[in-house]
Amino acid sequence: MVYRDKNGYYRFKIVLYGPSLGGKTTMVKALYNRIFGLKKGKIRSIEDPSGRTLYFDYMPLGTRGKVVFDIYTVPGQRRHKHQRKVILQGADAVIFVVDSDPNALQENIYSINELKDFLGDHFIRMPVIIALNKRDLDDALPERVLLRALNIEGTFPVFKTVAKDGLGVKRVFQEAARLAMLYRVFPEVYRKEMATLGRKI
Ligand SMILES: Nc1nc2c(ncn2[C@@H]2O[C@H](COP(=O)(O)OP(=O)(O)OP(=O)(O)O)[C@@H](O)[C@H]2O)c(=O)[nH]1
Ligand SMILES: [Mg+2]
Repeated sequence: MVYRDKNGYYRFKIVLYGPSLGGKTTMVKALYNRIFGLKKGKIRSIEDPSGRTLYFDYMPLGTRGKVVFDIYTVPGQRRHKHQRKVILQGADAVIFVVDSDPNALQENIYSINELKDFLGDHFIRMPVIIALNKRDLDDALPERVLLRALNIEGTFPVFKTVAKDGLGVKRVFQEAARLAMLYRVFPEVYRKEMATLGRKI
């Protein structure tokens, strides 16, 4: 179902999911600094003193025409599971932000498994875009190693990002926005595109 608000705007919800310190908040801030010509609202962030998200970040992004993308991040720390579940509700696309730091591998696996659990069948049906972040690290794990460890090889669109420098960030959001609209407005086209990724939906 496509959601229209009381002013007649079509709204699409994009949620950034992933382990704590993976770079979700940094990514939304980088997008905010790099977007021109679109109607962007203020970023609202609720953080703890160490800068980790406590509830969520939120930024609305209005395009030409009556379309608004509502962008949310979840708090990645394990203890905020309930918030993550609530924020994920009604998502039209999910950007899963992977931390490429070798020390974060277990947290990445924990987080993707939790996402699979929350989404159930929707995990392979709805748009899930993978952002391999922190590609600037000298010891960043290779793409293949990460995708294999997370058991998501070949079935999802994958992008590499350096959120702290804003690299690759715009492309990730463009793809999430495009797939969210296809998924909700042109499901047949969406289905065909997913089939090329080997996803039967
Ligand atoms: N080296 C490197 N560091 C990054 C990158 N992106 C983000 N960081 C750093 O990683 C740390 C955590 O980033 P956040 O954006 O706060 O992480 P988060 O995913 O929002 O974390 P939670 O709010 O706890 O879920 C910060 O110190 C960022 O500067 C990157 O691409 N490369
Ligand atoms: Mg955060």
